[in-house]
Amino acid sequence: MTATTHRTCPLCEATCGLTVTIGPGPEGAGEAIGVRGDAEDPFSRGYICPKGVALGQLHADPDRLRTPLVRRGSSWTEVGWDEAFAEAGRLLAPLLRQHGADSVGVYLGNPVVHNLGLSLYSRTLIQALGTGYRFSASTVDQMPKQVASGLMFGTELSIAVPDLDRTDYLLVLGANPMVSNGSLLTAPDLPGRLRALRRRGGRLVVVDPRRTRTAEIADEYLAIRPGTDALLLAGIARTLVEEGLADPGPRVTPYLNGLAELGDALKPFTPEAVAVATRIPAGTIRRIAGELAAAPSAAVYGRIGTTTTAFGTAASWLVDVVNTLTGNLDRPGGVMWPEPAAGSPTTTGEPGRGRGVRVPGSRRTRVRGLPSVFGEFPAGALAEEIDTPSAADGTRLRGLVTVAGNPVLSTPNSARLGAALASLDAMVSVDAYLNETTRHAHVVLPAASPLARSHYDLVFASFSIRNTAHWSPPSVPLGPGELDESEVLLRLAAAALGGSVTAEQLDDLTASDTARRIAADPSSPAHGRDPGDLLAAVAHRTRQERLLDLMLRGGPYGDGFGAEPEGLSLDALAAAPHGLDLGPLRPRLPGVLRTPSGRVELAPPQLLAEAARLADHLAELDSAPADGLLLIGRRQLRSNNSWMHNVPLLAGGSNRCTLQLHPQDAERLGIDTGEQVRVRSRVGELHAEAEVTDAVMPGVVSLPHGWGHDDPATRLPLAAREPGVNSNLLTDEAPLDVLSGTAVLNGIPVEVVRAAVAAAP
Ligand SMILES: Nc1nc2c(c(=O)[nH]1)N[C@H]1C(S)=C(S)[C@@H](COP(=O)(O)OP(=O)(O)OC[C@H]3O[C@@H](n4cnc5c(=O)[nH]c(N)nc54)[C@H](O)[C@@H]3O)O[C@H]1N2
Ligand SMILES: Nc1nc2c(c(=O)[nH]1)N[C@H]1C(S)=C(S)[C@@H](COP(=O)(O)OP(=O)(O)OC[C@H]3O[C@@H](n4cnc5c(=O)[nH]c(N)nc54)[C@H](O)[C@@H]3O)O[C@H]1N2
Ligand code: SF4
Ligand SMILES: [Mo]
Repeated sequence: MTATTHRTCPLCEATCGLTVTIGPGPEGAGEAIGVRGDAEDPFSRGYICPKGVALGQLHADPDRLRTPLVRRGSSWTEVGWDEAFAEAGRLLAPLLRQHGADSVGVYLGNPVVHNLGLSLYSRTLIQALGTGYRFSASTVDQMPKQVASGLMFGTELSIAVPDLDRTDYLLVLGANPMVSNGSLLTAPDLPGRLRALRRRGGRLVVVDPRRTRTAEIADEYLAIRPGTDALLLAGIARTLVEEGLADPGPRVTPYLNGLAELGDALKPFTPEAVAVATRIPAGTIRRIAGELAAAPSAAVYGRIGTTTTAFGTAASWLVDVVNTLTGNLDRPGGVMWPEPAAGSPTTTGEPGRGRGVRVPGSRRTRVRGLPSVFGEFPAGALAEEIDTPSAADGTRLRGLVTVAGNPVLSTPNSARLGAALASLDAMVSVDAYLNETTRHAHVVLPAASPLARSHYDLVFASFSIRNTAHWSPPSVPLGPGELDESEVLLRLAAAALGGSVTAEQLDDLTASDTARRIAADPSSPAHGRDPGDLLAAVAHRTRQERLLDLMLRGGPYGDGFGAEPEGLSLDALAAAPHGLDLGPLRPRLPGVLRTPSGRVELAPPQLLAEAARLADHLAELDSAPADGLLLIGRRQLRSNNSWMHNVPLLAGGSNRCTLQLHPQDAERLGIDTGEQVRVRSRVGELHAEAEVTDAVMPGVVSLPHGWGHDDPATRLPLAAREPGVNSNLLTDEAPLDVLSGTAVLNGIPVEVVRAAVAAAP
């Protein structure tokens, strides 16, 4: 008997539809799982990448954890769930009691947002712990875009997304969607969609220090000195203003604040001045500005290479400044706001006006006094908050809960973090593997197979180039002894509270909060209803499905619990196994805004201050002597940050953890391809194999992140066969994009020498 189900791939932001078949394995050897693209998915139309195919192997991976583990010294014991939660409670509850809620931190990793149960119940866990020490992968990733969008449009999820399928001109900075499949740009089959843009006569321009696969298929590739995109964008924006090309258009102009202040702030950034710093000629900057203004529609898009720099927030702001000045804000083919079916901050509350965002946040870290951002602290400050007790009273982080995160490979100066984790009084990890981070935990709570959970993309609906809704039921039942992660987080929260509440009670609280929010929301079709009635309508459901049904029914397309009988509900989605297409993005100004002014803020004071800081930086760069080498990262097709190297389909092969450097630099340093080199930065050093290639520009070296699987205390035997090196041994936790607390992971000053030379006496 073979069973077939359809589900959305949870591995990256592209949200491809998959067809999963489960049949008997060869000669009764368990089950055989096949994964292929779902040709009937209206959004992905059968597209799949190697990672999606590998989900079957991930499910079957014998090294994936299936039983809770408790560590005593260096030895692990498999225990039952009751004992694991009891142990977690024994470790965490006394810390919370004796040292206060802020003695225990939480780190949420990237897969949290790809997992419905984790994204909904991690909030419950944090509230139960009561801690202000919340960290996540957002501050090694997209936080600058959230801060800039929050200040301009009113919420941290007010991110304007390129209307990819309709644009005539796409300017990509610091993103490699041919490999990454897109980020803050949810669109299955980005390679196909980029080719389609060119086929319909559109133009693709890529700005990157490395000639990536995306650059290779582009009409034009511009090599840029790392860390200088904000300057380039400021130069483009200034050109638009000075040459009279700035025209936001009659529909958008009435909703703009700050145009004059913006013009003043841009004055220092002449194309000539920024050309020196960026290495992009002034004439090219003027031409690109003119092309963007003249194109029937155009979208500027920046990602990791723009956000994980010291001017990440400034660059993210200037991306949308250029989009606005060229008349491309909120119009088809420009950048637009999706309308998520399960709701988002841009679809709730009073349309067109709101509280805006508070940036910087109100709290400060103990050690460096870094501000919070949307309630969390910079991931780059985690290690120091553990290893540096306050002089006054010795307070520090003594406990940590990690959920779906591997910060020891993913965050800057990770050697320091690894050492800090080893000193914790209590560490509990919810994860699929015993890896470089979770090996430090005292209790590891295993994640079930991604095929055994139901799924809905709550978060990526906010970044999607079409409005869609796709709910996936579990494709396989939970394995023997496995627990759904909603259950894991709720029981962990209850244990940390010392058993004073049950998981069930915490879940009911979460559901009644959700119902109350919906009933109080003036935009909801269920506005004004009795929250008790809403809960009664979904009483047949449990856990994340109960919460999701509430959100769908009370959301922008919802059935309003009967008020709009044709509207969406979980039942309606369950009846559409390939997902529902809710249409192309629609203009949403002014209703989408949640700024206090009810306008788009082009020049909020925090961003004007960033522009001033950027102008100072420009003056510094222009007078500084030539750089040494600058390190950047790169992503690889068959990788997923740090965690899928233990799956046969994705291990080894074409994914090579090499240090790429330009032939000119190689010659100067006497380095050949295949040789071992020593790379050193302010914080650390490592050895890597050199790969000489003119894909990187002179002065730039590139090493992928997510490698370094050589820690003997992990259980990743396949990954360990080709371990690579951890590039975050070199990245530095000291410099930050301060407004967003985001780490600088690109443009790290490094010294490279032949290992043989380094070893010589
Ligand atoms: N130098 C450099 N560093 C970078 C980046 C870079 O470009 N350069 N990129 C940054 C970016 S964009 C990101 S998002 C971060 C990622 O940072 P992290 O999220 O900290 O790291 P990941 O490698 O994604 O690790 C995910 C963890 O979740 C576990 N996991 C996977 N699926 C599940 C699940 O369903 N449930 C549970 N409980 N666990 C699961 C995996 O085993 C792994 O331990 O890395 C950042 N680090
Ligand atoms: N195959 C694969 N896909 C993934 C992931 C993965 O690990 N593997 N990770 C997923 C995650 S968590 C994310 S956040 C996304 C990220 O998605 P992307 O941002 O598209 O991915 P990257 O490949 O990191 O692209 C960043 C690019 O920035 C360039 N760059 C570095 N410094 C600079 C600079 O100063 N200026 C400019 N203009 N460019 C610069 C790099 O050379 C690189 O090409 O990918 C997701 N998809
Ligand atoms: S592109 Fe992303 S969502 Fe699509 S199959 Fe690959 S990993 Fe999954
Ligand atoms: Mo990411």
